[in-house]
Amino acid sequence: MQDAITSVINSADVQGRYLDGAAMDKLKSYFQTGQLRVRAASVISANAASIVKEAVAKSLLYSDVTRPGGNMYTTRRYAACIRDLDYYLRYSTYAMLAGDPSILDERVLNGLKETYNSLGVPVASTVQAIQAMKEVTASLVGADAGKEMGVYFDYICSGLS
Ligand SMILES: CCC1=C(C)/C(=C/C2=NC(=C\c3[nH]c(/C=C4\NC(=O)[C@H](C)[C@H]4CC)c(C)c3CCC(=O)O)/C(CCC(=O)O)=C2C)NC1=O
Repeated sequence: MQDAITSVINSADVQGRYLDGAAMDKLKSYFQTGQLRVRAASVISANAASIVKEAVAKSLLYSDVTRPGGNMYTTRRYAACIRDLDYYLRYSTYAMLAGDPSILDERVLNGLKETYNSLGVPVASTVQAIQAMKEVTASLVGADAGKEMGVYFDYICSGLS
């Protein structure tokens, strides 16, 4: 896993250089948003279950996936879906704190598309639910932190598509 600091330093190190102006600017903006990230992470962790629940209500609840024959039908599969959304929320929060998406590649996206395809989990509905979580989260943490979280929700969506 990388974060905004190690990623800037690693790329200077491979060139054997000190950080240039652009690298310093990246660090500066990361440090300046530190408070915002920590505050957003604590709001999200205190509300994680209700964020997931509301996102499901907005996106999946009355759709075909929850009806007989749908991938979320049966309690076991419904619960698996909720659990997956909770993973996406938690790992997006980690990535937002780190200011870097590498943890999503390593812990979430690695092999996920293949798993979903082999189990018939519909990617389009999953993306809809993640987009709904993005909206619900932004409404809780505010526009700036919401935008930052949105980067990582979107990263998962493009990794799945
Ligand atoms: C931390 C990283 C991590 C991820 C991301 C993860 C995902 C993940 N989701 C799975 C299943 C599943 N995922 C879903 C999800 C959904 N079905 C829908 O229709 C909805 C659109 C959607 C929810 C948004 C469902 C229903 C299953 C069970 C499918 C089945 O067993 O038939 C499985 C197969 C094994 C299992 O059932 O536990 C994995 C590995 N596991 C991990 O360890």
